[in-house]
Amino acid sequence: MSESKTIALIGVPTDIGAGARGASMGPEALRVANIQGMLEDQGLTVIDKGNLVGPSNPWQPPTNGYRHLPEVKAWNESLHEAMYEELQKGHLPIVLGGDHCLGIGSISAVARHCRDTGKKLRVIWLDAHADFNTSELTPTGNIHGMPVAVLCGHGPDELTHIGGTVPAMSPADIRQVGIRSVDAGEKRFVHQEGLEVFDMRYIDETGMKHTMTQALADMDDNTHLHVSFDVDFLDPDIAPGVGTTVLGGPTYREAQLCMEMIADTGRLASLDIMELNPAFDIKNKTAMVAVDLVDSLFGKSTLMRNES
Ligand code: 4U7
Ligand code: MN
Ligand code: MN
Ligand code: MN
Repeated sequence: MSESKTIALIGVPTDIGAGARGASMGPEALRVANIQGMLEDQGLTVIDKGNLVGPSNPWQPPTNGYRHLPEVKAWNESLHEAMYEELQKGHLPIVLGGDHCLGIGSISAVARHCRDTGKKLRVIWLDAHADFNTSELTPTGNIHGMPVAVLCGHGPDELTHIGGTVPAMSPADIRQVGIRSVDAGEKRFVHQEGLEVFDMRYIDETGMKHTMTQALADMDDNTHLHVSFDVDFLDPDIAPGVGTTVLGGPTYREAQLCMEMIADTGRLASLDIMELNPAFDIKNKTAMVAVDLVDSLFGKSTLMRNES
């Protein structure tokens, strides 16, 4: 990294937006996999803020197209405040999720910080899914399938208004990479709103290097780069510890290159690690793979490429 910032770990132990229980154990699994020690070994200063507190999971069916909307709102408001506070202090926050509904609180805080500071926002969304459902389109009502739509202003007022400005961001601010499972109505909506999606077919046909070159184009010194890493981005062979596995994801090497190319930009300023579900994992393997990839995201490379 070009500048060494203090890193703040924010644990958000909830599975309130997911279709399976267990992502609430994600923060502790990432700590057990030594996320803090890994970052410290890179010479970074790390503060573990501990875990946020919020409502328990009532495990109810959807109401008006949403499961657990009041609880999702509470967790995201709390994350928004915690994230915004760390950004204001000049820290680089890492969200230890938790399910991906938390992208709402996290990225709305980043967008608010960008408005305060006049920075240009760029979100790289690493995921098997587009997470662009609405209450009309969703087959499940699970809000972890909706955060990108909510951030772009499509969703219930309770969620779209978190952070004050609606929409929090525009489709032009985000690049999605690794996508391979999109619902029928969601697919039409992705096209309609003009999201830039580098799906698995694109990666297969052009390679990860070309893909990331495209996804990271047109950033400048004034860009705040946020990475939202849904661990189900990875192929289930290397990352079984998620609630929604989808075959045909990036290999370990492809994911490494993806992370290394993001690191090379020197612009990474905030990060989500979402959807890790220890209930589906094998000996914490997925948590260890995630921490290893985040090591690369923060600039670990085999040779001293960054210093040359
Ligand atoms: B994740 C799904 F129907 N699209 O909306 C939905 F397939 O944060 C899955 O990317 C969403 O893991 C997955 O429920 C959300 C489903
Ligand atoms: Mn997701
Ligand atoms: Mn996903
Ligand atoms: Mn998932």
